[in-house]
Amino acid sequence: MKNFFSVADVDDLSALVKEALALKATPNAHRTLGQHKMLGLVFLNPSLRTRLSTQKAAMNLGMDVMVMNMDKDGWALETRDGVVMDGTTVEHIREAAAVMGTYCDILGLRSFPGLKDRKEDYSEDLFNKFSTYCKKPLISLESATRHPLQSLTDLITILENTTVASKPKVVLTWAPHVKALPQAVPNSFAEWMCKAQQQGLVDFTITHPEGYELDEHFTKGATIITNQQEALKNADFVYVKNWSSYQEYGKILITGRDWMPTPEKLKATNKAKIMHCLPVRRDLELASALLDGPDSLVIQEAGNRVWAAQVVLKRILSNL
Ligand code: SN0
Repeated sequence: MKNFFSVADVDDLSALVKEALALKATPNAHRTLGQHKMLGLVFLNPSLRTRLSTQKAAMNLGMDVMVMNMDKDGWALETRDGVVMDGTTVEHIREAAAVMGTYCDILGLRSFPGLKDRKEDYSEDLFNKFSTYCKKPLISLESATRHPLQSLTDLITILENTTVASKPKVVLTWAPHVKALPQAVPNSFAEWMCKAQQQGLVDFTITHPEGYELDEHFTKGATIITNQQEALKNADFVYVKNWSSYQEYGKILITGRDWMPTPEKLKATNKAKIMHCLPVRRDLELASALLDGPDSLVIQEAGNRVWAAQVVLKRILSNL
């Protein structure tokens, strides 16, 4: 593996999950692989799980880690080309990324979308520029349109918890929120689940209110239903996430709690396990009775972030 940006960087999903679960069983088995190698984690936005789990994963492999909170501690970054920098931006991404590339062997980058200009966000311009100028293997810690370490974690958690003999039914459901959130987590989850479905690992359904259709590029092969109760029938895993509209880009189209998963709604499922990438707004996105209940996987899921990051770092290190 050279970079980790999307599911396209992985061929055999089942093999990757097995390798991640082997790391979970023996986290320190490859302590020398990353020795004298530097990982740089660059954040343009907040992070809890991604930051800590990726640091821990790197340490398990014997790597050293540096964290740069660009949003708080860095110079204001210019990403456009051909502009005279006489405004508020201080440093161009060309120099910033290149310099960090000289300090590190592998880099990770988190950059949320602006949610104003769909074309710009979906071009992944910032991520691509950083990748070009740092000249080092780059891992996405959530880009404008994807969150691949989260999606790999989710697949690990689903396969780890599958009890049904046949393929588990996985349902991604939209949930309410008060803020306009990126489509990165649902896009990414959908593209990983569609590939997992192709490889015979899961059955995948998406449910959302009208107007919340994701970019088809990510959802090809999924069953898409706008009736949430219908979609939840016989589900083995319910993945809860809010996102803002892709069609009316970055907009919140509906208010109210109708779409919040509750114990009552979940009765139609096959005693489904509940998943969420966190952070979660209690009793807005998801009923606390479900979050705190016996079928919630959210803490185990967050714990598995380490093994997703570790397997990705291991594969990139092996290829350096
Ligand atoms: C981010 C998102 O992409 O949805 C990160 C998820 C890993 N979530 C948020 O920004 C939540 C913000 C909030 O106010 O609830």
